[in-house]
Amino acid sequence: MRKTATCMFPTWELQVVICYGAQMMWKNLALHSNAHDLRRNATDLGSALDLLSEVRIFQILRRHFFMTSGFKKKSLKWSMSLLIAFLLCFAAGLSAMAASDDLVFDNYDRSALADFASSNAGAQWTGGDAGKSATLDDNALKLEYGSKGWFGTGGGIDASSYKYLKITIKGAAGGEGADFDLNYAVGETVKTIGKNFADLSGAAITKDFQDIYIDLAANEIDKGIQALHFNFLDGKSGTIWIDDITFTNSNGAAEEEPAKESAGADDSGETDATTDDTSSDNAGAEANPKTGDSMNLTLYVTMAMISGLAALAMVYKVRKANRD
Ligand SMILES: [Ca+2]
Repeated sequence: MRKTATCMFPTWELQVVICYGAQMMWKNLALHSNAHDLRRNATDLGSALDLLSEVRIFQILRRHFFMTSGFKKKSLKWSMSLLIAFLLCFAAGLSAMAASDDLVFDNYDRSALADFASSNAGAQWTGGDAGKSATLDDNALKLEYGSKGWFGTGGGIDASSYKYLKITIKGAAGGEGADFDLNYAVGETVKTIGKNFADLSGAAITKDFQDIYIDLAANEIDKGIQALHFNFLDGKSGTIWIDDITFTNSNGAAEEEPAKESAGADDSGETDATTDDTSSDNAGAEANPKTGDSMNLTLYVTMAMISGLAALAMVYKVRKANRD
C-alpha cells in the first residue's frame, strides 16, 4: 500500500500541474482573443480544466492522506480540511468579485479619440463623425450631429454576462434621445433595434450628465454585442456628450451618481450623494474593465499559485507521513 501510494504521486502531481497550465493558457486566450465564439469556448474549456485540477487535488488527499497513517493524526487532518475550506472560500470570493466587475466599453478618459490603449477601455475602434464632428471634450465624447450622421465604436469584448448597458450622457438642449437610434453589431453583422434612444431606454437625456440604463435582455439585444452605432435621424441636429459607456449587472436603482462637474448649470434636483463603487464616470476614477485588464491575469495567476502551492505542500506532508 505504502509503496503504491508513494510511486503514484508524480503521476497525480504532474496531472495537476498540466491541468493548471492548460487552464491558464485557455483563460488567457479567452481574455485576449477578439473572436467572440473563441472567447466563449476558451473560457468554458479553462473553467472545466480548473474544476478537473481541483478534483485531482482532492483525489490526492483522499487516496493518500485520509487512508494512510496521516488519518490518525487528527490535528493534521483538521488543518488540511481548514486549508481546503479556506481555498474554496477564497476561490469563490474571487469569482464573485470578478463577476461583479463592470466592463468599461469606453470612458473617453484620454486626449486622442483613437488612443484606446491609454484609457484601458474595451473599445478598439471608432468611425463616423455624427454628421458634423466627433471630438473629445473634458474626458467625454462630444458628438455634434447633423441629419443622417452616424458614429460607431466597437471592440473584441465579451458582454455576455452583463444585464445592462449604461451610458452616461447629457445634451446641449435636453431631449436629444428622440434624435437618434442606437443600433449595435455582433461581429460584422449590424443589428437594428428600430427604436430611438429615448424609447429604447425609457429615459430622457437632460442637460446634466446622468446614467441611462438599457436592459439588454428586455430589449432583445444579442449577448454577442461588440459595437454600438449612433444613427442620427433625418432632419435632426444637436450636440450630445457621452462620458462613459459600460456594461454592468446593476441598474443603479439604489444608487445616486454624483453629477459630473459641468460648465455652468448645476440644478438642485441632483443630490450629491457619493455612494458605492459606481463612480466610474468621474474623470479621475480608474477604469476596471473585465476585458484586457491585467488584473484578471493577476487573479488567475494568484489562484493557480495558491492552489498549486497548497497541492505541493499536501503532497509533501503525505509523503512525510508515509515515510514515518
Ligand atoms: Ca469619461
